[in-house]
Parts: sequence; structure tokens; C-alpha cells
Amino acid sequence: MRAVVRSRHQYDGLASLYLPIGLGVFALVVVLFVVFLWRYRASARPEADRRSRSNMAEGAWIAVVAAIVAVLLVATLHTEQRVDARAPDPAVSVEVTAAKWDWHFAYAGGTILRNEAVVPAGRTIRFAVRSLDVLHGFWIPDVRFQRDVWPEHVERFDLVFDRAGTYPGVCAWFCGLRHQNMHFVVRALEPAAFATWAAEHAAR
Ligand SMILES: [Cu+2]
Repeated sequence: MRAVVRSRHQYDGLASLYLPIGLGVFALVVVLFVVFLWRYRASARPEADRRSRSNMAEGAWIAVVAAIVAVLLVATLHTEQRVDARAPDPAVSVEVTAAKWDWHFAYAGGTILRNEAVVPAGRTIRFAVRSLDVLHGFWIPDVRFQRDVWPEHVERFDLVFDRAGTYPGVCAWFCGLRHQNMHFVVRALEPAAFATWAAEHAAR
């Protein structure tokens, strides 16, 4: 069986690669800026062989930037690939419909919840999300996950909610006058509690 992929871990790992590189480049630019300001200030004598030295420096700078971009690109594509991959055996499938200004979560047994999803914690949940009207954004910050949804298209993805608890979700795109009310929650229950919940709702 394929290992369970947690979007939160994946994107946190990516951020811990981007952040030090970003800070390092920022520090380098600031240091070079100050050094050049000091060295080539108006009172200093102008350098003689500006052209040959700057060609080398520019070449080195381009090579460093290209290498950094290549590393970040490969790491990002790998992460996206892992997050986008769908499990062959999701524990629960939920069909989500976004429409101004609500989210509806439908289960195989016929249960439909408004602005709330109930799922088992620690299990792979398959979401199939569609929009009935305009562009919406299915965003759950705690799992570092956001997907755009638009009409006549179904967006499918897997998520895992590690611990039992409440995970707030919001619409990530301005979609009209009451966009700011377009919230939902994912309630993750312990698997046994989820089984009870599912049995109760199936019996209705
Ligand atoms: Cu929306």
C-alpha cells in the first residue's frame, strides 16, 4: 500500500527549503549592496578594468541563480506530484458542491451536510469538488491545502486530517457580496466515533 501523503508535511518541508534560500539571497544582496556602496563611493578612485571583471561576476551570479531556480523547481514539482497523487483505497469519499455562498458535503449514504464535513482522523479522504456558479477556492489552512473550483469541472484530491479536531476552511477567492461568509469546517473524529456517526446517518 502506498504511504499516506500529508499535504501539510509536504508543503512545510518545501517552505523549509525556500525560506533559508530566500533569506540567504536577501542577506547576500544586502551585504553586496553595502560593500559596493562603500567601495565605489564618489570619493573613491574609479576602477580600471571594469568590463572584464563585471563579465565574470555576472556569469557567476547567473550560474548561482540558475542553480537555485533548478533546485527549487525540481523540489516543487516533486512535492506537487506527491500531493496530487490519489490513493487507490480512500477510506471515505465526499462530494463537495460550492455555490454562492455555501459548501455542501454529500456522502455515499445520501447524507448532505451544509458547511461541515465529518471525516475519520488519520485516514485518506477523497474529495470531489465542483462549483455551480463562479470560481471558488477550497482552502483548509491547517493542512496547507487550497484548490480552485469552477463550473463544469470536478476537482478530485485526497487529504488526511492527522488528529481528531476541527479544521476551519474558507473560500479563497472573492466570489461575490457574501464571500466572507463562505466558511466551512472539517470535523475529524476518531475512526470508531466516525463509524458510529456514519452508521447513525446511514440508518436515517
Ligand atoms: Cu466562494
